[in-house]
Amino acid sequence: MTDAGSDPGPGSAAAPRVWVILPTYNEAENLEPLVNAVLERLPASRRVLIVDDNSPDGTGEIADGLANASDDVTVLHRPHKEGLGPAYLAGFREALGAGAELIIEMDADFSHDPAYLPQLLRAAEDADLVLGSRYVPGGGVNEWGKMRRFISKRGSGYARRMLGVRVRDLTGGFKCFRREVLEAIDLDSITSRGYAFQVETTYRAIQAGFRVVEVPIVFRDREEGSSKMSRAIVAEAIWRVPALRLRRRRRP
Ligand SMILES: Nc1nc2c(ncn2[C@@H]2O[C@H](COP(=O)(O)OP(=O)(O)O)[C@@H](O)[C@H]2O)c(=O)[nH]1
Ligand SMILES: [Mg+2]
Repeated sequence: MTDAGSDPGPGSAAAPRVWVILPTYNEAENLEPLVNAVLERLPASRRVLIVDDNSPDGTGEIADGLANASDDVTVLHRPHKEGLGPAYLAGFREALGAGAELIIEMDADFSHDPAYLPQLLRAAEDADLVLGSRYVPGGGVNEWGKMRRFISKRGSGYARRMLGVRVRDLTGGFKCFRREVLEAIDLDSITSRGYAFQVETTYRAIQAGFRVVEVPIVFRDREEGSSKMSRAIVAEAIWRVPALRLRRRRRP
């Protein structure tokens, strides 16, 4: 059935429903194949938002090329490398402002396999926040050295015990938020930059009473480019976790 009066013409299509936010810093080799793989897995009402912190390797120009070639891709250029947290916050604000209903975060280095996107989206039909989880049955980590495994697993366990939550993977960054969650957790007061950012957003969602579910993912180490994990990022996560708990006590 057609109704000429309500037919949305080109340029007046409804706001995209599902947004995938890809933070990038020096992901020149990964970005184009990743964006294509992500688009293949998303429903028709979608937008991929690349948030690039002025990568010196030309990732920002590659992102512009992808955005010029597809209406489903846009780029947010930021002038300085400020860490994952601020990049995601900028992306969240843009997505919320444009009417997004589901907002997905994922790394742009293929560690988070786009093949899991349909599972995350399906789980989001019945949850407010879906976590791609390495530490539930069926999940895991491939190709990581012993040290990295130790830091990650211990880090998640530490945060879980300190915060008294049941979620197994608090530090992972493959997540799908319903917009109501991001609207409720006061983005303006989040200052974490690295893994602590993931802990903080999930913890705030739990504190606010949202339904959080974990779906298993196997995390693969990147093949191209290099990790931006640093001692400072790990240290931030260690001292921030008790601070999150104190904040809860102060503001019950
Ligand atoms: N925009 C932006 N993206 C970042 C920054 N630091 C890391 N990323 C991106 O965040 C994702 C995860 O970073 P990565 O270095 O792979 O961390 P790791 O997986 O913990 O080793 C990748 O897509 C990076 O390009 C940053 O300061 N700004
Ligand atoms: Mg990575």
